[in-house]
Formats: sequence, C-alpha cells, structure tokens
Amino acid sequence: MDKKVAIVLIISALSVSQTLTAKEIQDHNQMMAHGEGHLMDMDGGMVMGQNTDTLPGGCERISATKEITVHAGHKYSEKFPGTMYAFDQQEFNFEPCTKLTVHFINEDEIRHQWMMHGLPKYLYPKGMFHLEVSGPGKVSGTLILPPGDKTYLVHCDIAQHMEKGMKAQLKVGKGGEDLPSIPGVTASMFPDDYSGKPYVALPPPVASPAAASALQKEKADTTAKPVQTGTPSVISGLTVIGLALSLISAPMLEKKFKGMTTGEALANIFEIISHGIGSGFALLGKLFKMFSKNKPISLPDK
Ligand SMILES: [Cu+2]
Repeated sequence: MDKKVAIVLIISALSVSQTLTAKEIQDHNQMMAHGEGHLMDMDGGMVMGQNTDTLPGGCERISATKEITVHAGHKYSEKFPGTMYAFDQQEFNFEPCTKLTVHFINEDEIRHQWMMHGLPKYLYPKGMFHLEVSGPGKVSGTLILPPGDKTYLVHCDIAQHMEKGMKAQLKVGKGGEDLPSIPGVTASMFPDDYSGKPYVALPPPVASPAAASALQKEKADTTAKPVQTGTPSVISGLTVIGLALSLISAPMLEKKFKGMTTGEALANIFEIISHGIGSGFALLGKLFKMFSKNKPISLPDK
C-alpha cells in the first residue's frame, strides 16, 4: 500500500518537473552594447558591469577561466522554509583574479537578477556586476574577480526577493566573513517561528529615559481610558474651558497689549498665566521677552 502511494508520488513529481523543464527559456544572446560593460535588449535582458579584458589592480594575470550556470526561480526555494525565491546554489568559491562567466537562467514568469556587490568601483560601475532577465530566459555575462580574500554578496534586488530567499555569497580566495540569511548556509537574521506560541510584538525602540517615561504614561493613559461607545466628541471639556477663558480675557488683553509686538504680548500672556499656574511659565515669559528684545541694533550715524 505504502509502496503504491510512493510510486504515485514519484510519477506525479516527475510529471511536474517535466512541465517545468519544458518551459521555454529565451536565450538573450543578441544584446546591444551601450558601453562600460552595459548590454541590453528590448526583451528584458540586461548585463551591467561586464568586464572581459581589464585586469583588476593587484592581479598580474587571469588565474583561471571559469563558467557557471545559475538557475533562479520559485521552485529552488521550496527546500527552505519561509522563503519564496532562490538560486539553485547559495555559495560559490573562486580563485582571486578568475575570469568568470555567469550564465543566469530565470525560470519564473517574473523578473530576477544576479547582482553582485562590493567590486572595485574604478572597474565596475557602482561596484556591481549585474545580470537581469524578465520571465523565463537566459543572460550571460563575464567579469574578472579582484584579488584578495573576500566574500561578495549576490542577490536579486527586486523588492523582497532577497528577503524571501534569493541571496547567495561568492567567496574569492578564502573569503571573508559569512553573510547572514543565506538560505541553507548561514543563520537567518529574522528566523521564522514555527513554535505555535502566540506572537509577542517587541516594544518599539526608545531613545531616552524621558521618552520612555512619556511612552509609559501614554500607555497608561490609553489603557485607563474607557471604551467609547457613541461617536467621539470633538470638543472636550478642556477645550470648552479654554474657549471660555479666551472669550472672557480677549477684550481685556486687547487693551493691555495695544502697541506691543507679538513677542511682548506673548511674554505678557505667559506672565499672566504664570501667576495662576506656577513658576514654570514665568521662565517662558522671560524667554519670550529676551527674544523680543533681541532685535538688530541700528548703528549710530557717523
Ligand atoms: Cu528576483
């Protein structure tokens, strides 16, 4: 019984892979050169940062000539839980000063890239070597790897494709430090949680102790507030008191502040309030006075 199930599964798996390989892969091999290693065609194929003949500084000669074929597509992500896209390989290693040709095959019906970062900028525009193709297709490009031990990031820069798994590292020589979140190679920076425990949101980052206490107060305020059932009132009690006070005091203040500058009037208002509320406002009043006095002094005539 189990054997029968297994056979059915194998046959269906084979038929699925058959349909995938049967997909038409367009070969973008007639691209127009636009200078500085930039090639493209009108069909969604592109190469940037191609370098077939200039030796990077520090390379005395081309140490090796290598060719790789990298596949990109959703199906390669299936073995990595939580991912959506992937290359068929996540790690590459080459000798320094290798002349490397990458054949990049996109197997999805969307756009994917093989984008390599961190290359010397005097040789590679923006420090990148970049292959890109829309829909099922193949683009090929060549670069000469720099000398030295370094690990280079390779990814697809289409929004969320790297975050969802399309990421690899290319080590030259012994390589440098491993990059995070390379599927199947290094630990994820944001590991998925399959524990089934309820999700607990992390508290937002807090800049200072003062901000922390303000945040806590705000939290306490919101939790203490009863749930409003009706339509929320736009005019609160405080607003009413404020409006009443200003209506009463407006004619009084108008007389008092006649001929004063805005700064002086404000200083006076703060002084009045300070009598009623406390010494805190007195300081502000003084500050306003200070600023209102701070006018440019005209120089005496000669
Ligand atoms: Cu992509």
